[in-house]
This record gives sequence, C-alpha cells and structure tokens, in this order.
Amino acid sequence: MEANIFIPDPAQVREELIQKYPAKVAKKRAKSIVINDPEIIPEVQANVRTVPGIITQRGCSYAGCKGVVLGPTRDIVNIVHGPIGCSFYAWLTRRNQTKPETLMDENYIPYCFSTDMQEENIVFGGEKKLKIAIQEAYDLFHPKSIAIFSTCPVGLIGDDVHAASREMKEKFGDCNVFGFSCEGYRGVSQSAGHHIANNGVFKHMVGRDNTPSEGKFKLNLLGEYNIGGDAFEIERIFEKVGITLVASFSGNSTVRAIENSHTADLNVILCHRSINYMGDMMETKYGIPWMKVNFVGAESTAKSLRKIAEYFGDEELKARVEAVIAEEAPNVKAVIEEILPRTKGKTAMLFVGGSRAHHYQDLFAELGMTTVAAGYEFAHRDDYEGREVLPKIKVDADSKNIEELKVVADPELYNPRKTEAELDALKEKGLEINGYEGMMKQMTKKSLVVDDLSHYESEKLIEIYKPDIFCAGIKEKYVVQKMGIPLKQLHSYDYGGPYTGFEGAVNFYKDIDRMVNNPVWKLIKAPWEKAGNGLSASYVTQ
Ligand code: CFM
Repeated sequence: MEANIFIPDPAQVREELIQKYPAKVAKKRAKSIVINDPEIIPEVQANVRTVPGIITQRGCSYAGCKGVVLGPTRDIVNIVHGPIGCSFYAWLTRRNQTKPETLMDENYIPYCFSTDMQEENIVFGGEKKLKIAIQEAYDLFHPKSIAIFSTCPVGLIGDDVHAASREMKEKFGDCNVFGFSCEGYRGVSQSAGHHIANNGVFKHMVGRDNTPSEGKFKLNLLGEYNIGGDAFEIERIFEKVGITLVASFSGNSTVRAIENSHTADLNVILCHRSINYMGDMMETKYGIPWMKVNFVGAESTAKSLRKIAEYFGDEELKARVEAVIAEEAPNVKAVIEEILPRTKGKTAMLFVGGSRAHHYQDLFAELGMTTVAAGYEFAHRDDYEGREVLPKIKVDADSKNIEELKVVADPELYNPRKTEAELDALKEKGLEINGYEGMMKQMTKKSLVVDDLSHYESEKLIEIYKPDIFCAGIKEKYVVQKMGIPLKQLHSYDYGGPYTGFEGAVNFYKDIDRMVNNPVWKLIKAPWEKAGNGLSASYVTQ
C-alpha cells in the first residue's frame, strides 16, 4: 500500500522552529530556514557563525583539514601539534579505508601521532617539542611526507609550524614536511579547514612529480574519502570501464598519486564543498577542467559515467560505459523491485555535512522516498543554490581570514585539455563543466531547507513531520532514536557501506529497508510517556 506523505505547511513549520528563540536569534535563524522552490531558488543564509548557546552539529577547522582532506592519504605521517585529545578523539573514527598495494607499503592510517602538548609547552612554547616529534617520526618511519596540523592552542601561543616544517624539510632532504594553520577556531566550521587543506596540498604536493601518467582516459577523483569503502567501488567501476584513476583526493590515495595528479586530463568532483578550490586551482595552473559527478545512487552513477565518456568524446569508451551499465543494472533492478513496495511513499530528512545531504537524496528517490527537509551543517550558498550565486556571496570577515592563493598558469605545465570551443560544445550537450547546480534545484517545492540545523530544531522537525528516517551523525543518533525514529548515520555509516556505485546502491537499499520497516521503532516509549506510571519531569524553557 502506498503511504500518504504528510507535508505540513512549511511556513507554519518555520514559525514554530523559531518561536521559542529570543527575537535576535529568531531573526537570524529565520534566514537559514527556507521554503524550497526549485524554479525560483530562494536565498539561504549559510556559512555564517553559529549563535552561541545553540547546539550545532558542526565541527572545527582542524577536523576539516586533518580529518577530512589530508587524513585518508595513507603514506603521510600526520602529526597533530596540540594536546592529546585533539588527536586521540579523531583517531580512526571516520572509517576512511585504505588498501596498500603490498604489505611492505607505507600505511600510517592506523597510527595516532601527536606532540601531546603539556602546560609547560603552552607557557614556554611548543616548537622545540614539535621539532623533536618530527625528528622522531622521521627516524622511526622515514616517510615521504610529514604534515603538521595546528590545534587551537598553537595559534594562541604563536608556535610557527611552518618555520619548523621548513627547517626539518631542509635538514632531511628526502622528506617533504609542511604545516597547516588549521586551528579549530579558524572560520566558522570545518569548511575553513577544507580550504586551508586545499591550499596546502596544492602548494606543497600537486605538481612535484612530472612523470607522464599512462592510460588513455585519465582523471582524478576529487572529494571522495573512501568512507566505508566507497572509493573501492568507484575504483572497481573505473577499472571495468577502462578509465585510469591518476589520483584520488584523498580516499585510498598516496603522496605519489597526488604529486602526479596534474598529469590527468579531467578532474571529477564528488564532494564539491570540501575540494572545489582544488578543481579551480588546477584548472588555472594546469588547464584541467573539472566536472561535478555523483556516484551515490545507481542512476547517478550511470549518469556520471556517461558524462565522463562524453567529456573524453571517445566512441569506444562510450560503448564500454553502456556495456558496464547494462551488466550492472540487472542486479540493482532485482533488488530495488523487491524492496520498493516496502519503501515507496515514505519520507526522509537529511542533515549532514556539506554534500551528502544532497547526494543521498538520489538514493532515497530510487527507493521511492521523498526528502521532506534537508540541510548542510557547514556548506556555502553555492552548495544549496548552485554556483551561479558565487558572485553574489558577500565575503565576510570570517572568510577573509582564510588565505586565497593567487594562482596563475604554469609557464611550462599549463596545457588546456580542451579548447574554449570544445568546452562550449560540451556545455551545449548539457555537461556541467566547472559548475554545480546545488541541492535545491533537485528538491521538491515546499520542502524545507535548513542550514546549520540546531538540536532544538531537529527535535521540532521530527515532532511535526514524523519522518520515516532521519539521516545525520553519531551526535544526533541516539536522541533521534529515542524519539522512535531510525537514524541512518551518513558520516561514517556506523558499520555499513560502501554506498557508492552499483553495489553500494544495493547495500543502501537493503539497509534502509531494514531500518524503515523495523517494527521496533513503534514500540519505543520513554517511561515518562507511558500513562499512569507516576513519573514526571520538568524543563526550564525560558
Ligand atoms: Fe564532503 Fe565528506 Fe560531506 Fe565533508 Fe564531513 Fe564526511 Fe560529511 Mo562527515 S568531505 S562535506 S567534512 S562528503 S566527514 S566524507 S560525512 S561531514 S557530508
């Protein structure tokens, strides 16, 4: 039976979400809560500071730099300069997987490197301790690269991680050492850390190895971090199709691959938010265009493969892409046909990071489910409204804080992979070159879009909409589940995944089916919600 989708009046919902806030806060939050219209695309306030006191889902700049962008590369020794907690509590929690080619290959992902700053280092400075740590890591492992990440106290006491890195790099001669000023407080969220990481990787890594890469169709996969093995599935498909993956930024990746990445002929971007800077910089310096793709969802995967084949414009590649899609499709179809009657007509809410709240809507659509409300934790207006709004975005003091690299065409290595005319012809065919249309164009009219959702708002939304599933992270998970709503963890996937490509789509269908059709959620009632039990609780509401 097809369920009725209950969509409350979104204007009323918005009122209800902000009603309890003090007037100033309500005014500010109202700008981040918008009623979607895919035709007009209203403006969303995004990438602004969270109101102090509001429980946000956001993380910090250090998390975005070390954890997100650099962390998944297996052969960099990532040393966290700071108190031990910053490193320890970020240790292996993101489930970014990696597969060294041989047992002898470097893999530092299982390690947790920290300078373990103590009070003495905060008072008298920590540079000496940092240099000792770098030396120790070098002596123990002789890695190709050592990266240093600054945590909050480093910026406060003024340790110069860049000078220390330069000094050690010169001293070693055969190890690339570089630092990041990614103190947690920089910027308004982890998004600042992405930008800082992109700048550092571009400055210190990309372009160091000019060995021509082999293969006819060579690309880099940007913004795929191999959570739960996602990159493995994409690699499997690329290999089957005959596409050469020069470098992945940075899931299952290596220093060498990234240093050689400028020899590829196309950059495909999965997570626009975390790595669009790299796409633009590589285009300017080396002449490599970028294209937005999405490998989350079986249909999106097929579409993205066709886009890549169209870009290379090779008939044989196009035929191979069609053959692979035809080969993979029956399995996907068999599973979805079995599951669809049970998931069709159900509703989902997605409040995740800076790209998954968009991408996973494709998978839910394949399950016949409607996304009634969605939002990012830390994305920017272009991830909601599309890149056309970029010129209209006001650069505020927080964004100005982050360095914008001045990039120019490389006098020797700049080589436009396509002429202007060729690019125009591709755009004419509907290929979004160097573009991204954002989340809202794809969402239904009157769905709710909320940026930097607060904890209070998430509870309200659940009360009002009673969605069949809520997608967010580990911090939200148990609170939501106690409300009787299953929560799909879309950051680390808990123990699930991969969810990309064809096999990933099948995994996702099965997992969601198990969650939304599990009768246990209807049986959950907190003791104080049961009548006649004598329990009561009081809350401070104002
Ligand atoms: Fe990109 Fe990511 Fe995401 Fe992200 Fe993240 Fe992540 Fe995420 Mo967690 S890079 S923006 S900073 S897709 S760690 S792999 S799941 S918030 S939606």
